Amino acid sequence: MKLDGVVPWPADLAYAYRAAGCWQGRPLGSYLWEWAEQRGERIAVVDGGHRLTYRDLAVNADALAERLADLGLDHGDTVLVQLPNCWEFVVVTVACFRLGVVPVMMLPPHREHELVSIGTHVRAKALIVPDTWRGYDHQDLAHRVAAALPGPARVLVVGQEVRPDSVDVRGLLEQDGDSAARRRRLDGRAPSGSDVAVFLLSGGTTGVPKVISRTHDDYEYNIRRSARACDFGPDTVYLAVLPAGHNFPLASPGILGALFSGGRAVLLPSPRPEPVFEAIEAEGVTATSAVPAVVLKWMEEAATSRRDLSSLRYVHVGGSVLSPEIAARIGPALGCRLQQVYGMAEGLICYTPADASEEVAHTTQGAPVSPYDELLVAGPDGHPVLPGEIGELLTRGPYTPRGYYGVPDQNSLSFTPDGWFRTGDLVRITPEGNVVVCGRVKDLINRAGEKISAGEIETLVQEMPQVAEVAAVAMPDPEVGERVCLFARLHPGHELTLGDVSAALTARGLAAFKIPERLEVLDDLPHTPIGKPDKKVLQKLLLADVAGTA
Ligand code: OOB
Repeated sequence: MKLDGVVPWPADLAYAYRAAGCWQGRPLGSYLWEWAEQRGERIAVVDGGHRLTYRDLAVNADALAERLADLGLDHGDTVLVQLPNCWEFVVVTVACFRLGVVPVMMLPPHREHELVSIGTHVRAKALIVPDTWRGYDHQDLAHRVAAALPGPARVLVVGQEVRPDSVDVRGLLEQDGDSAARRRRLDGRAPSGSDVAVFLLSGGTTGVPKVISRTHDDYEYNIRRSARACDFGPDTVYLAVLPAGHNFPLASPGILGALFSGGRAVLLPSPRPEPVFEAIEAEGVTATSAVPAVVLKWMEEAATSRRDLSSLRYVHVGGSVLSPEIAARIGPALGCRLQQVYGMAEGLICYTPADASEEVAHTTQGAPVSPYDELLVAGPDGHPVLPGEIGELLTRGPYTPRGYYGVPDQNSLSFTPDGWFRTGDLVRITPEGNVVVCGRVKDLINRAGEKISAGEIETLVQEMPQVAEVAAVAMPDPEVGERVCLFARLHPGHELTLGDVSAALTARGLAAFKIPERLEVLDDLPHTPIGKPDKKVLQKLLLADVAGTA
C-alpha cells in the first residue's frame, strides 16, 4: 500500500472529530470550483505583476492536475516541492490537492542531503523545483537527486531555462480543452477527506527533518480555526514572506487561510524590509507573519521608512522566543496589532486573540485554536505539574497526528502510548488558559549539575536595548561541564560587553550561576531556513573554537 507509514487516529476519536464537525470529510481541492463560482473575477494570488483570479487558480490548477496524472502521478504518490514564494507554488499545491498527489514541502535552502533522504523515505515520484534560485542551479540539483532515488522520478521545473530532460511546469498550465469536462474528470478521481493532503517537515534543528502527514480533514480544520482566530475574511490581504512550504505562512492561517476566507494571498520571495514595506503599501496588505528575527529588522526599517503601512492590521509573530519588551514595541513600531503564534508542523497552533489585552498579547503565546485540543504540562517524572508551573507540553487533538511518517522507533520516543505528542517545549499555562513558552526541554545548559534554560537567558538578554537578537549555547568546560555562551547581534551603533550583560541580568535578580560567561558579538546570527537562530551551527562554531584554543 502507498503511504503505509501513516499513523492514523484511533477509530473512536476519528468518529468523534467527524461528529463534532472538526473533520468535514472533503478533500482540500474540492473547494476550488466553489470559490471560482462565488468569487470568479476576484484576485486570489499576487506575485509581483502576476495576478490570478479565483477562476484562473481553478483553471490552472485543474490543467496542471490533469497533466500530472498524464505523467503517471496518482493518489498517494509523493512529489518533493521545492519552490520559492511564487504564484506557481500555489497552483502546484492546489493541483496536488485536487489529484490526491502529496506534495512534500521542502524549503529552498535544502540540498542533496535533505532531498535524497526525504525523497527516499517517501518514495518520491517527482521533484518540482525552480530553474535557479539565488544563484543556485536547482534544476541540476533535482536531476542529481532524482538519479540517487531508489525509483524513477521526474523533474518538473518552474522558470525560463528548462532542460530537455525536465518537464516545463508553465507549459503544463496551457489552458486548452474543456475546463468543465476536466473538472468533472478530476472530481471523479478526487481523494477522500481522510487521505494525506500534504507532508510537512518538522522544524527540529538536529538531524534531517522528520516527515509529518497531514490529512485533508485535519489540515482544513487547522486552516479554518486559524483563519477564525486571526479574523480572516474576504477583505484579508495576506502577505507571505517566510518560505511558503512552512506550516506558518502556508496554513496558520497564511496563504491557505486567506484563500479559504475569500481573501487574497500576496507572495514575496524574501522578508527583506524594503520590498516588504513596498508590497504592503502597493497591495494594501492587512496581515502578515514573521519570526522574531525578521520582525526586528522590520521594526528597525520602520523607524526611517516613508512607506504607508496603514493598511496593516495584524502581524503574526511566532516560531521562536519573543520577549515581552520587544512584543510591546512591535505594534507601535509597525502601526498594527500583534498576534503571537505558537505552532508546530506536528499540529497544535495557538494564537493570542485578535482583540487580546496588551498583557495577554505581549506576555503569552496564546491559546489553542480548537476546543478539542488537549494540553498536558508534565514534569520530568511524566506526571502533570501543578497548575501554572513549568513543564514539558504534551498535546493531542483533531489536527495533531499520532506519529511521524514511517518511523516507528522515533514515534515511540516522540509520542506516548496514549498518543500524546511530546513537543519538547517547556511551557506554563496562565489561569486564563494561555500558553507561555519558557524554553526547550533539551535546550538546557548543564553547569556543574545546575540546569540553566537557554530560553530563560535569551528572553532576559533580548530586553537589553543594545541587543537585536540573541542565542544562548552550552560551551564545554573542563571544570564545570558547560558554561553559558551568548551569541548576539546588536542594533547598529551599539556596543555590548560581558560585564554589561552580567550587570543587567544581576539587576533582574537572576541567579549568579546562570549568568553568561562568554559573549560573542556577530554581524548576524546563522538561521534555519525559516529564520530561527540555528543553534546547531553556533554549537559547531563554539566547539571548533574551544578545540582550537585547547
Ligand atoms: C513553527 O513550526 P515548526 O514546526 O517549524 O517549529 C515548532 C517549534 C515549537 O515546538 C517551538 O519549539 C518553536 O518552534 N516555536 C516557538 C514559538 N512558535 C514555535 N517558540 C517560542 N515561541 C513561539 N511563539 O515554528 C510554527 C508553525 C506554525 C505557526 C507558527 C510557528
